[in-house]
Amino acid sequence: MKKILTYGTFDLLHYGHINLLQRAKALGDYLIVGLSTDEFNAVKGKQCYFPYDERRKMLEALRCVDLVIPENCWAQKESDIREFKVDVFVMGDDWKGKFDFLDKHCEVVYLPRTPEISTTQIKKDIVNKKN
Ligand code: C2G
Repeated sequence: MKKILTYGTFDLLHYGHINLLQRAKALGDYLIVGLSTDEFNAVKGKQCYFPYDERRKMLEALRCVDLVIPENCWAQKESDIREFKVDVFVMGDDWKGKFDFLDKHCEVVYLPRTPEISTTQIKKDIVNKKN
């Protein structure tokens, strides 16, 4: 069984996230998502609309996601890769190069981001529509 691992905040889940998750799953048979906890998002400087449990529920409802684990810090990736015997680590290419150091443990793949959509953009559009 080829296991894939990716990480993210996945707030206000949108089709850019779904595109990434579906393409990641297509690289193997089992997709694990490390979901940023609310505490780790504070470290990342991200203010989430949905708390961790709601974001987790939405990801777990997706057919392409097999397991959701908490992402508590930047440094857990190597131990996660070892613990879950991950074959491929996947991230959107806004992270290109940032995780190459993981290639001693598994394949590292950066997938093109879906252009024009982001959680930040959604929030901005909602504010603008109100005004
Ligand atoms: N993504 C994408 N296209 C978009 C928006 C996001 O492909 N239009 C991808 C990102 O590249 C990332 C994943 O969807 O691979 C999740 O995006 P975020 O929730 O913004 O995650 P991020 O804040 O980048 O956290 O340790 C890694 C971090 O937890 C990644």
